[in-house]
Amino acid sequence: TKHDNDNGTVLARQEQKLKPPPMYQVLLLNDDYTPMEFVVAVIQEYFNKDRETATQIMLNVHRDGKGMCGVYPKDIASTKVELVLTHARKAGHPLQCVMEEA
Ligand code: NFA
Repeated sequence: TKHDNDNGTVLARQEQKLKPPPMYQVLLLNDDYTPMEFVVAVIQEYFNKDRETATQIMLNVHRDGKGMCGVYPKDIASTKVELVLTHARKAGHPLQCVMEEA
């Protein structure tokens, strides 16, 4: 609501505390066929990582079965998943990409 202060200035006061919107992790999943070099390039191009960071993330996915590439608001995470899946499909690779609430 609004209230006047002693200068007569009208200030907005936040009294309804809204939760921040949920954030979403975007994950890559390991498979036996997608080339390591393709995965590194995906992480660089879609998640804005340098080559060294992208290589480390790729190796995490390869070792653990999945790995986190970034955390984003819902619409951005969803768009990244779709762009990565489309890119992988067009290249003939089975790479999977998913999002989950952080
Ligand atoms: N496991 C794949 C290979 O050995 C590499 C890979 C890493 C695939 C991360 C998918 C995700 N060629």
